[in-house]
Amino acid sequence: MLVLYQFERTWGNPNLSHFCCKIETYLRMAGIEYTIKTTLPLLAPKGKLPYIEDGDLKLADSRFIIQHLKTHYKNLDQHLNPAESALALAMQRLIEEHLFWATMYSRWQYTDANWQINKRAIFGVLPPVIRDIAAIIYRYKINKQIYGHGTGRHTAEEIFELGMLDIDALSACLGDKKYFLGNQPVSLDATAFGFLINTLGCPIESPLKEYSLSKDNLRKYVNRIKAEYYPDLQ
Ligand SMILES: N[C@@H](CCC(=O)N[C@@H](CS)C(=O)NCC(=O)O)C(=O)O
Repeated sequence: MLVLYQFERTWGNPNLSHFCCKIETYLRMAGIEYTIKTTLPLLAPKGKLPYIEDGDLKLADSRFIIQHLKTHYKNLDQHLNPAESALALAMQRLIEEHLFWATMYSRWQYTDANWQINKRAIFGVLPPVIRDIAAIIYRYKINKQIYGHGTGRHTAEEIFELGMLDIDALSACLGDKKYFLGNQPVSLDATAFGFLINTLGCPIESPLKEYSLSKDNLRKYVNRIKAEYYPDLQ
């Protein structure tokens, strides 16, 4: 059976990792059987989670994993026309390559309270001394990534202002539809859910979380998908 390697569940959510939650949600939306093994990124083939094992295949990166699931199991996007597919791809890129960094900033840099919550959730599985050393090394590494992306060069106000524009776009695109592209879930919904629950539905406080919670449709969308696909986490 397919094995999904990801962080341990925490915060009552599928996963604290946006990308891990994206994959598990796709698996559930597509009705694909899987088991979970919890791990940390340093043990992953590309140093990042999630990755999967499927028979002899070990595959990292959520985009390649989704491609594999579409080809070998079920393609949730099969019915989309080229314009819908293009829109879905653009929204996924907005979520994964832009909004993501504002949430990373919230967790790793914005306030010490957030950092403590994030640190406990990620490194709490390790023995005490190793936990603190790993947290210091990873914090340094992730903060370099946030700076390298460009997000880390802005003020907090600027970072959240940019993130809020993403939230506006997502809210407008969803409108009053059940899913982003109609009445049935597509891969964009797995992505959107994974990232939105990690923005508005986790204990990391920020103006971005508050703003996202103020969008009725996004809040209800996250609650609806969690209730429908994760009844075990209610
Ligand atoms: N492009 C990758 C991104 C995965 C990713 O950034 N994973 C994070 C957790 S949310 C990670 O493992 N980071 C560890 C690191 O960067 O060292 C994907 O789509 O899977």
